[in-house]
Amino acid sequence: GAFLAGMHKKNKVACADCHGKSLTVDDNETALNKNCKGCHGGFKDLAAKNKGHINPHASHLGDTNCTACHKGHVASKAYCNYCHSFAMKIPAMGSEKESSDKTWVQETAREKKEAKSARTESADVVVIGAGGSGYVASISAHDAGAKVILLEKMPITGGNSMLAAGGINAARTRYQERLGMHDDPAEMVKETMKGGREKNDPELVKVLAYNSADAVDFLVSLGADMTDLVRSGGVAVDRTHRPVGGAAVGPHLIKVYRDNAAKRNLDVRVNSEVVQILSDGQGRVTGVQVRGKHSGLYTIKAKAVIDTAGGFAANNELVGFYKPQFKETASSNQPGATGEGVALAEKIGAKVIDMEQIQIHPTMGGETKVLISETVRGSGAILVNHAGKRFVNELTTRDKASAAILAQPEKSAFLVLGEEIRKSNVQIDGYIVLGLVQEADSVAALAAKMGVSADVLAATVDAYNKAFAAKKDPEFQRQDLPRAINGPKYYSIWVKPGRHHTMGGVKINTEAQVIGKDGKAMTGFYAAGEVTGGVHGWNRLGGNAITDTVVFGRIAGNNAARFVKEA
Ligand code: MEZ
Repeated sequence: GAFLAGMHKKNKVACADCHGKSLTVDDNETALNKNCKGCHGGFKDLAAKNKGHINPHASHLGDTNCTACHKGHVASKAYCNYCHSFAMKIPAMGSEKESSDKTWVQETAREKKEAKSARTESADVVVIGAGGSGYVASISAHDAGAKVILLEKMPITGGNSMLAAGGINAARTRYQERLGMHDDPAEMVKETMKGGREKNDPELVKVLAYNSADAVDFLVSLGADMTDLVRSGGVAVDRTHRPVGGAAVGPHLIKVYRDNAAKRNLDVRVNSEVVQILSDGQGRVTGVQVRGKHSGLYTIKAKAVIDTAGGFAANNELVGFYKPQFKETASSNQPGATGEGVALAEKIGAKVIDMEQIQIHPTMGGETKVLISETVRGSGAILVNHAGKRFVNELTTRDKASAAILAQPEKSAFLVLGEEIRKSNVQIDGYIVLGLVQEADSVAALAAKMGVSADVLAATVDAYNKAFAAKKDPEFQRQDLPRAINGPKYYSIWVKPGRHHTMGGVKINTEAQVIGKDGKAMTGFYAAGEVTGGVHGWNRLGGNAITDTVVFGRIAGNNAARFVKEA
């Protein structure tokens, strides 16, 4: 027939050449992918061969399964286009319309197999969701001696962490000290609480802050680079750690995690959706039921389960249910951020909190789903409105910055920056490649491209540069003034607020144990990351999500492994 299988058949490729002799396909599609790469080359080869404008083989998603995009027996689809809208032609793809209309949920429904297998496996610890928290929890539990299975419903691992642009907040690290910066975890606690409108669980915030420097050391011990520092909104020091040159933190960390998982021979399964957490009905978990894309329904018995399934900012219906005014707004999230991890936990008695607290990030690129990182402002960019004027302290907390943009008649704004700022943050070059940046040789020429008055924009930039020189911003009291806006080139990015993070979720204690509706810790049940509520209160600070994944991922992994040993 049609699709890739038919194309291969036409070229005299036999079924077994792709599938292997047994023709069975495991949920990781291991043999298939090995055979694709054997004939066509790996991602590096393909990226080098096809030097296009946008090359999906060189994307931030890293070395993933070929079958995430290329399908043998249904229409292929570029995974990138769940978030982007590249005019990308891949062999045997569905129509452009079909590609852009379908959500992840609709798409996978076609491929799902119903219950068949009665297989039962066992593990010490099952981890649900292979984003940042899931990887950290799995690596930690494994290193503490547990047999771990890490399950991911999507065809690729990484979760929202994979898309994280900013960095990891950590106080009093060796990198800050090396640069002569003074920071204090007590300040991180204060600012995180203030940013969260004092609605955070203060005990969780203390754990976050006082373990943050250790979290950075842990990442470095795995092979990560966290040497560069930048400031995030609502913070008085440069506390956000990221790779050199200001590269996005997420793809870097997920590569580090994937490499570490492979080195440990960790059992990581993609296309494997947890449909039920099993419990004895008395608050003790006993395992999970999984639906594998190819293997159907099966059971994993486990003494401990860690829920790291992420948030729900990509789930339009759920967002609409909790915050009707945010329905249909763009989301910066990966398509799998649909909230099942919260529902699964709630079903077996977990307490769920703050679900209506949904963060709107101030700067998504125009009409796209591309997040323009807060680090662009942290590097010195200003926000101007359609009249060409600044209207807010650019590094205030996200709730306030978003509200200020939404208060503009156009409900959008522009980031404006100069050459030195662009050079300090390599991510801006990525936005240029994506066509999101306007550039000009003068402020007046940039104003013309933005459709704002040249005189007003020139006065705005001039006043800001004076504030930079004086290290004092009389207009908006911006504390960080890292760089002036200078030529030779000037840049602007049209931005709108969009859904970014769900602060609510499963309630946990400082040991990352899930709390039941009766207020008691459930037995053998842990959670970490965006699936939980309480750490960030009603507004998360930029850079604190990665800290959350590492700090609580480690606690969950270590405690689950210890519980298994003692149980
Ligand atoms: O923590 C975040 O969400 C973050 C720093 C995002 C960003 O703007 O880069």
